[in-house]
Amino acid sequence: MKYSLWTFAVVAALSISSCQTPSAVPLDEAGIIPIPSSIAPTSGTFELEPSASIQLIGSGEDLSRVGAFLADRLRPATGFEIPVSTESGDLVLELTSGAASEKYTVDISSDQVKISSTSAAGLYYGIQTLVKAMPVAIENTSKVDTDWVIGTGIIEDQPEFAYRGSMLDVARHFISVEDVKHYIDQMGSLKFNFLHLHLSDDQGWRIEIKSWPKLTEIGGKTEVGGTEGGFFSQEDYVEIVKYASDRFITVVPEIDMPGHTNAALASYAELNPGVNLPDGDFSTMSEGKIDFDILDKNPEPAELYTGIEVGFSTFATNKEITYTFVEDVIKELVELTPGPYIHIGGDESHVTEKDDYIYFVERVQEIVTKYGKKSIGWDEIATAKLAPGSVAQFWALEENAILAKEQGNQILMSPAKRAYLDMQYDSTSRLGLHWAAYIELDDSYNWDPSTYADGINKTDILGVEAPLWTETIANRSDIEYMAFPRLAALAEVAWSSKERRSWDDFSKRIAIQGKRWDINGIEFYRSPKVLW
Ligand code: TNX
Repeated sequence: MKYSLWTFAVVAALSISSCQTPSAVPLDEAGIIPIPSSIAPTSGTFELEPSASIQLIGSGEDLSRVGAFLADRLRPATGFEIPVSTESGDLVLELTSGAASEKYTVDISSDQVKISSTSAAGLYYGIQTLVKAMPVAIENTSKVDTDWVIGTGIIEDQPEFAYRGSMLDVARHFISVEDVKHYIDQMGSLKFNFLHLHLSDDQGWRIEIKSWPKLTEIGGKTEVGGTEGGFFSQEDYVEIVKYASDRFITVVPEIDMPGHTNAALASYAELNPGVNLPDGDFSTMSEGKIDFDILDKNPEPAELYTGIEVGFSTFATNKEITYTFVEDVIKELVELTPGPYIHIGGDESHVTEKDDYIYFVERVQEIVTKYGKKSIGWDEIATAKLAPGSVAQFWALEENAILAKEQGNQILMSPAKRAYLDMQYDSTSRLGLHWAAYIELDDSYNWDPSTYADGINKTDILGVEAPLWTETIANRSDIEYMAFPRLAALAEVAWSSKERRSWDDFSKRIAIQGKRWDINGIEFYRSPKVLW
């Protein structure tokens, strides 16, 4: 009885204050992924009211676009109007002066949220952080009646690596434009900035090339398992590039060569090595050097292939027609690709002679350079002379990464044992391969790109990329099961510093992210390592 008056007063005070502003989850417990460089929570609450508006400070098309993006992100679940203008507002996006960088600040006080950066990309990342600081109900696509509260405080953030990528293999199983866009949305929310499209392989050619139409007419028809393939028209590709670019994601198109080329070899007989007369004048050769019976100027096209084993195909690296072809393809791709990179593949060319392989990779890099782009290739390309600015994508062999480094070239880190999204989680996973490893969520999280490979240090590394190969993956549901939650772990490996990362903390934040994915309808893998 003695305390009852006091208790009553406390309860009354609490309920009055909660009537005014419902309390929010503190900023550092909201579940932001990737973890920002610093979060300094304060004890207040910001509430997004029905009258909320967005104020833009600065100028430029990109600023208006991120303003519209924020409004569009908040409108469906809140049901608020959220006008965007240069008039004073509750949500401020400020483009500050200075050299453009991806660094941003989110400053949340009880009456205003201000996101500032020297670039529109930075503002976009700030928006993604803000959305993840809001109640998970913000993910709904129709109006929810709830208090849209955010804990106050200051978040400062910037990425660890400049290149944060994911790859979709649209060759083994074709992936529709719609599904690629859906994946891009998730990439954007995790602050990825490069989408690598693996556009050709033994089992399919997926990009329309106007000067070589049979690539898609024939080579685009198939996919793994014998189901019907498909391809992106140039318009489709441009649409993907634009959709990605609106989310500050740069597309890197890959034509895998000289191996992994069966679909092209099935489309055009002349690209096949066959058993051919070498180019040039060989009239002085003695008959004894060549068995004229097996000479074949017009090799047969390869058969279309829908299996999984690879390593059996190669372009004819000694024929000029091959380089005419490669140049035509690269020229058309470059016209559609604003980003700086063309990926030239180069992996597992097991039936190309070593010298031929080196000659081919060097010539193809020259073509890419001629059209003003830089080459990326799987780590094997470092066995050739690398052009300045070419990037070796480390997936298998450390010695290749070292060769790239020794040539003064940078490395993109995609170690198959950690970064491959097509590896099974464990032996019971319903999809996936396991030639490299079983990769549980904590395995994809617990590694450090800067110390992963002996002799490869932070300054040698351009960034991190998570490839999703699709031999076993046929539709959106399969993509989601393999990519999520691991893509979020790899986003944090690529964005956040080693000092800020901790599995214990991530495992709590990913559980909150899981609630968001449930609302989004994303069929992620419920790793037993997490209390969902
Ligand atoms: C190896 S990684 C490949 C791909 C396969 C993948 C399956 C790389 C450069 N080559 O062709 O799809 O393994 O995990």
